[in-house]
Amino acid sequence: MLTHAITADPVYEFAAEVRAGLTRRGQKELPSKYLYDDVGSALFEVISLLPEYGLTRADERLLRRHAYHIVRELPKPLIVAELGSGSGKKTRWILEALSQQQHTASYCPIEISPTALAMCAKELGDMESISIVGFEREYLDGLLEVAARREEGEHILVLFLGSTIGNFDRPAGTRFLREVRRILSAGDALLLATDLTKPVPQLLAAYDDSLGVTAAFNLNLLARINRELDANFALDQFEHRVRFNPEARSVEMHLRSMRKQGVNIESAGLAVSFEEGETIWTESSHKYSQHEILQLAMATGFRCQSQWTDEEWPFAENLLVAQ
Ligand code: AVI
Repeated sequence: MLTHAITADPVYEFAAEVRAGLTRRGQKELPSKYLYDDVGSALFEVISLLPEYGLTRADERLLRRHAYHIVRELPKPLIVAELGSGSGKKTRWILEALSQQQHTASYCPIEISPTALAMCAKELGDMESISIVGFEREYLDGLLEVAARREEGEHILVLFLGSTIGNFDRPAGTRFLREVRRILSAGDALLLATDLTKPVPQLLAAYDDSLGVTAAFNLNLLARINRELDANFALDQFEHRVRFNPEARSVEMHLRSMRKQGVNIESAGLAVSFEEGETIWTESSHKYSQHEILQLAMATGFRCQSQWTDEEWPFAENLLVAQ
């Protein structure tokens, strides 16, 4: 399995983004991508098993049921590239369906975490007809490499599963899909998984579960800053909060300071103060309507060819074909 290392210094970048987010005027923010160190990724795996959080199970059900039909709709030979390697479990359905319809195929997971890439290779390494070529890269850089290495006549299917698109705000999501489209050729495809709108109490419970796993996932971001940037956040003085934003149609996660306090972040050269009740906004999860996906596809150079939806937990797999 080939991998390509990232050249930028990740600690320096983390410190710079923490500094920028916590010195912003008005609402303090931290980028949600930093929720996923090894501890955060393990906590997210647990979240996906919680009864309140039906999203991952809906994604899995749809792929298990419809993988064959999804792959059948696409021209062959096909290379599969995945943005984020995930646990490998959902991807297996697609790769198994592909190996029934094509002798051999390449699967290219694109992921900045080497640990996640290694787990994915271990999980899917037993599939004899699939060769795994991992890219330790940001999504778009990795996809550019996959596209550059394709051979004459090969088509690409990009997987963007788990409703990760929901963690982009809507304009950023549109820009991102346009970039994906720019890298692809006409006839290539994107399987985009999206969590659909549902009643607000159900959404709030999904992001504020009764066991407190999502709270731990959120607070781990401060613990990570303590570990990696030599900071002194008092974890028992911040609490997990969620709210539904009706204009953005998103669930927001915040960390609320329980008292007036100061925090030093040595490696970012920063001293930050918090008022009692002040929050740090750590993540937004946008929810979509099926119709909105059709419009999003058109606005980004794709056509939504098919949609499969889950009845138990409103969720959609959308097959977008590059025009
Ligand atoms: C990865 N992402 C789609 C999850 C979501 O639902 O936005 C992350 C998550 N945050 C809290 N719970 C799960």
